[in-house]
Amino acid sequence: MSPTSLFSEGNIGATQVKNRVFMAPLTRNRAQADGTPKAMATEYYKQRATAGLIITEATQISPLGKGYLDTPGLYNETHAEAWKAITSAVHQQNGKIFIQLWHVGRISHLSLLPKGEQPIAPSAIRANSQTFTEKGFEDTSDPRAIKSEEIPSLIEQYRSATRLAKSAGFDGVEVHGANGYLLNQFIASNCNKRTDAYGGTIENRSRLLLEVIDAVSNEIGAEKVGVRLSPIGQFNDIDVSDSSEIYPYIYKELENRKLAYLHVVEAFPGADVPEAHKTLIENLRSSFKGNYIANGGYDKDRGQDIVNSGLAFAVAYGRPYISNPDLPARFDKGIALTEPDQSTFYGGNETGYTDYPAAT
Ligand code: 8OZ
Repeated sequence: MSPTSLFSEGNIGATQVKNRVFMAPLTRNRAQADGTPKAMATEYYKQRATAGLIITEATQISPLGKGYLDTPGLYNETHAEAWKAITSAVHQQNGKIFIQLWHVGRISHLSLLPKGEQPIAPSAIRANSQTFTEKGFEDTSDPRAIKSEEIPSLIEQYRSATRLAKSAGFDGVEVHGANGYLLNQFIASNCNKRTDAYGGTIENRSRLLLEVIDAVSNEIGAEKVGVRLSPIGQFNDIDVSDSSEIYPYIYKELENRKLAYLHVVEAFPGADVPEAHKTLIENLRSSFKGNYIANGGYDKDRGQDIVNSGLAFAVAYGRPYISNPDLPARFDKGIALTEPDQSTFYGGNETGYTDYPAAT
């Protein structure tokens, strides 16, 4: 048998993919104010349907889950209808698409939330971080601690978004447990000072993530659920000093659940990874027996190596997909990549969004 390459087809949970060059979730801030994706998003995702799997931009599961200007939602029928056009276009091109379910927790601003609402968080501790509002970058607002008795309805929001994801035609859902948002805030000891069953011990701080995954799996099937984590990510004011204690437990619990995949942010654009963090990522990765998607600064050769070695099922590429809609073909044929224009990453119109041509 020939070794698995970036261009091998395969099955990840219930989903058959045509290659291992996955598209990572990319926040682009081009939805309508009410969270409905615009028509140009259909064209954008359709152009990228040669990816083995598209993981959509982070999508809020409720009004309180929003933390940035013009991000999309999936919590009503209008949202689901607009997403349906996107999944249909991708499926017509023989592509596969999961939606990333997102709750920002404390990474939000009063101006983005319904009147009179405050951001929710494990504890009432403001993030030393900024978010993007109508006025540009602003400090995040003071959050309030979510009450124990509110947690079941929060979990229900994830389940309900998953039901809408099914009706919108998605192949699966990815639970966003990374990058300092709500589920990551529960994991992190500097954000979570709770004294109920959701704070304190490793098991307690992992509980919300796992209960969300179980609720979502119940709705759509574990083989259609992925999860994204960032064990060494300090973005959005996250303390990772006890990651080597908590993440082995989380990886094992995820492995037992036989999910479609675990997707890990192993590095962040522009940040050096200290040796101890590299070792932690590698140790966690080699211990994990399920499907693993590696992400963070991979180029074609490093992607080929990790898939070839069997340490990852696939690699999720982010920025390269912004400016190279036909990334798998460019890798395959050795065509030079186009550099993306950073000034059009977040917000705006078709420019820097749907106007990067395919080279093939
Ligand atoms: C960039 C800008 C805003 C949000 C993440 C959802 O880091 C994001 C995000 C990225 O996961």
